[in-house]
Parts: sequence; structure tokens; C-alpha cells
Amino acid sequence: MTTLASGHKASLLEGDEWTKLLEYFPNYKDGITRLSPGGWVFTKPYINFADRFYNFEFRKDDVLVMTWPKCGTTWTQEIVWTMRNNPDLDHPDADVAIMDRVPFMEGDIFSPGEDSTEAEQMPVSEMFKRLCPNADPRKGMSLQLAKALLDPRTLKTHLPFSLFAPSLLEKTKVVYVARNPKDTVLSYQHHHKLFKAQSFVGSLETFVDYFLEDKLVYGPYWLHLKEAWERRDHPNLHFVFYEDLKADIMSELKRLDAFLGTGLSHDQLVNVAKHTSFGEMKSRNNLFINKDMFKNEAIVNQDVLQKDGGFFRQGKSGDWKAKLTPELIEKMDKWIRQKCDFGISFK
Ligand code: PPS
Repeated sequence: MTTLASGHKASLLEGDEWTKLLEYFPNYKDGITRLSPGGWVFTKPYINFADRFYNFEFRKDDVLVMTWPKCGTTWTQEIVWTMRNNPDLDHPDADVAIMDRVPFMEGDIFSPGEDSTEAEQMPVSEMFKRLCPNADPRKGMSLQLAKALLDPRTLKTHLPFSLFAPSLLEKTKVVYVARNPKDTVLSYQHHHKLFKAQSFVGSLETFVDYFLEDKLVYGPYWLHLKEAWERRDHPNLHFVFYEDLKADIMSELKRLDAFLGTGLSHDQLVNVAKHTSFGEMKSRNNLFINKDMFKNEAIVNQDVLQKDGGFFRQGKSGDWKAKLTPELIEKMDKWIRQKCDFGISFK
């Protein structure tokens, strides 16, 4: 057991629970750690990085986009970056991979270990080479890039508030995105089938059970939400629902404009809405530095890609109504009543 700077204790899953998890998630074979308290679940390398995330030096001009996985992070990070840097759609870096412009702070916990041959083969972006000329990319590129990025930084995380220093909101602005758990779980299942590193082999029922029992990587969605919901009146926190972004993007952009202090004109907000629409983001497909990665059978399951779509899968709210069985809806409704009893209501 390891004690982290956040005060959490981290231990690796073992015994029956670990054997069972490997049956459904065979590619998490290098180990999964769970933190106490909270029950946060991560890949094993999290333990090596945890204190660096906790002690990360935020700057006053930073904006951190925080969500549980699949709640609309990528969309929101592109919205925020575009509002702050590219409202006239003329920024030379706009075509650079989103993950380079807006680093995924804890992305390194999904990267191969620094001594592995895979680490040698990881593509190194031009931005990393430019901003981190003396850094060793095998030690993880995401965090090094997040540190080296020039102001004003927009950063992305799926970590919850409790794994950052308590001063986070005093130091920087946070945009938190919540999404209906029924759509979130479907999108996360797709993610786990699409990407080989995550590879889920099991039924939707099993995946939903893992979600409801807080056993998926990143752990309890309800607690992640609760920690943000409790802080929602803090002037440096902007709380938004994916469903509201879908329903009325212009109103949400105006709210964000006021929060970020970007002072954009109506035409600039229209630019942002158009540039970050699902259709435009899907056709640009510049999430990662290597677009061809999606054609690589070792990284992306080509059958799932063809049948169910890629990272930009549907971009809709309410897909759950067609995909979840009445039994699963009932199970999830019960979970929502029991766990999400802190005042939030989903749209
Ligand atoms: S990740 O991997 O956790 O960072 O994923 P995340 O970006 O949080 O969420 C992915 C889902 O968001 C959808 N998406 C969008 N919806 C609307 N508009 C835009 N521009 C957009 N970009 C991404 C994406 O399709 C995933 O949802 P699903 O339901 O799977 O389509």
C-alpha cells in the first residue's frame, strides 16, 4: 500500500476481484489500483504520477476542463481553446492535435512504461519537441507538455477535485461538464470496445454493473459529480451539462464567455459554435497527433469502428432510450436515486 500526497492510500487489485476484472478487461493486465477513501480506480502507473498531479502548479490564467470520462471533455476543451485562442478561426495552431494544444494531464497513466519498446515507438509531436526540447518523451509526454505549455493554458483532466490540492479553485478556473449517466455509460462502453488498450469483452449488462459498482477505471462517477456539485457556487467553477450544450449551444457559449472573460462578439460565438459542432470536429478528427492511428488494428478495433463508429461516435443526448433495456433503465434509475441524492438532476 502506498500513501499519496492527497492522503489517499493506493493498493493494487488482487485475488478474485482482480481475476474477474481481467476476464472482462484483459488488456489491463499490468495492474489496476484503487484509492481509499473514495474508491477511485486507475491503471497502475497512476501511483507514480499521483503526487505530481496533486502538486501541479496551476497558473492564474489556466482553465482546467474537468469531467468524468465520456461526458464531453473533448468538445468542451475545443470550445474553451477556440474561445480563448481562435474566435476568428485564423489561429495557425488550430489544426494541431487537440491533445497537444490542450494536454490531458494524466494521459501518461495510459502510456507504456518508460523502459518498454512501445514507449520507444510512441509518436512524438512537433509541439512536444518544440516546448520540451530537453525532456525524455518515454517518461510520459502529457504531464511534461502540460507543464511546458505557454500561457494561456487550457488543460484537460478526468481526475476529481479530491485528487488535486484543495487550493485548485483559488489558483485557476475550472469548467466542469456533467452528462446523464445513462449516456455516459454507453459512450464509455463504446470507448472500451474501440480502443484495444482498454478492450472490454462482455455484455452491456456486465459493463453497466461495473459502472454501478464503481469498478471501472476512474471509479465512482457519482462521487466525481458530487465533489464538483458541492463547489458549483464557487466563482472559479463553471458547471455545465452536456445536454445543455446540445440543446442550446449559443446560450451556453454566452455563459462561458462571461465566465472566461473572453468578451466575444455574437459573430465570434457563432464561429466557435460552428467550428466545435459535432460534424466539424468529426470531420477534422484531430484529437491525436496521428490520425492514421485509427486505421491501426493493434490500437483500434476495426470491426467496432466500422459498426459503431469511432471516437466521435454519435454526439447525441438520449441515445440510452434506444440502447438500454427496461431492466437496465430501472437499475440505473435506482442507482441515481440512491447515489446521486445530493441535489443534481439529469436532463
Ligand atoms: S473522453 O475519451 O473521456 O475524453 O471522451 P469525452 O470527450 O469526454 O466524451 C466523448 C463523447 O463526446 C462526444 N463528442 C461530442 N458531442 C457533441 N459535439 C461535439 N463536438 C462532440 N465531440 C465529441 C463523443 O461523440 C462522445 O459521445 P458519444 O455518445 O460516444 O458519441
